Amino acid sequence: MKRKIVSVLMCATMTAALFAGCGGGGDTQASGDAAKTDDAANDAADDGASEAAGDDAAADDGASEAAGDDAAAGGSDGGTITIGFAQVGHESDWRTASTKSCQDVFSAENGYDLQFVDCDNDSAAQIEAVRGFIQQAVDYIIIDPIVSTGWDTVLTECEDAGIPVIIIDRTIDDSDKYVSWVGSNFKTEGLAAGEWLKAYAENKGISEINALVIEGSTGASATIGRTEGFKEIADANGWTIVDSQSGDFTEAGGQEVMESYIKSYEGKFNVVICQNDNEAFGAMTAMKNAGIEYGVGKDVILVSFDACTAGLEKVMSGDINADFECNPLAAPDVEKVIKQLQAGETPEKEVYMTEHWYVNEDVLSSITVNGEEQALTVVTQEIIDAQY
Ligand code: GZL
Repeated sequence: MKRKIVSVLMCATMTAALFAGCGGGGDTQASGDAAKTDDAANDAADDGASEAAGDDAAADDGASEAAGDDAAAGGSDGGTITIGFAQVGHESDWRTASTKSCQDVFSAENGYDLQFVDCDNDSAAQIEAVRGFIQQAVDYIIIDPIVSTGWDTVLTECEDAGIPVIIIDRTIDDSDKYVSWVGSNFKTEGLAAGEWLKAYAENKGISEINALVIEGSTGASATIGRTEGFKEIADANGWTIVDSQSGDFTEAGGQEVMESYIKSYEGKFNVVICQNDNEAFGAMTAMKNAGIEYGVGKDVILVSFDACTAGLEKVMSGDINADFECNPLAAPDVEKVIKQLQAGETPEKEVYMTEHWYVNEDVLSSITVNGEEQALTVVTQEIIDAQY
């Protein structure tokens, strides 16, 4: 645990007040309020306070020294590296895989103490969870930002505390006060879905596209990018986007939005774009209940994103025509960033994940996205067995 020099007793008082609503201390799920803390975390604050009272004079030097030694701090003596991880929530199969990836890599056996907070899709709780990590004086903070704005203040607090921040998956648009971001290009995913649909429609002799979009969580960069990318191709080809509403990346949300769409637009759409697999599962239930046929060779083309195992099973069965992968397994790349920092090296600011575009039929071998040819992969059982 990084030894932190806090400057005045007053800070200790603030720390105690903050602890009333900050995250930290093992696995925690944030409620509507900020995540609850445990005694261990409060003890750490008390230790910090008593040390601060004793070391006031050295505080400024100590703080600058701690900041200057950032690269060597945390586990430099071969000890445990403490990581605070503020995760979006638990809304989808993708999220489950993302959480497991971090818990598998940042395990006690591998020399880490992972303080995990499930922020339950609550942006305010996520900010408080990060503040809780600062109070705990963790060595590193990992954030998967629920939304892409509202981050600069708390990232400045992390910077002032000398704690390096690594962003995974979704992006932050209003601050660059983090060491690295590890994730996917969401606009490229949206463009790929559009380019595939264009080539597929041409191959199948479908001249008119009337698409319904079930968006992900409002304000999430994954939603913004996928929506933007697909719309760019739709506009370029004169397609109609009949409606576009958020299903919040959940199965229940996908079903609810699709049921509403069927009431309003039955018979007026031939494509449904779901911005993750769980929404697609919900949309399938709604269409099945309404007697609407979807998938390969059916009335409605169904497109999804994420390509989780269950999603790929639906691609292989023909229920989903195409599934654009978003790789959740960022933790190994995050660990590389941490190891570079431990060694005093400078990591890349952006690290992109490897992804595939999965389809049911082999009628197309590739598509061209942003001028670059990209292969299409027909789903097999072997691929499913190896998926996250
Ligand atoms: C995308 C990720 C999204 C997934 C959803 O990188 O943030 O959030 O597409 C998840 O499944 O809920």
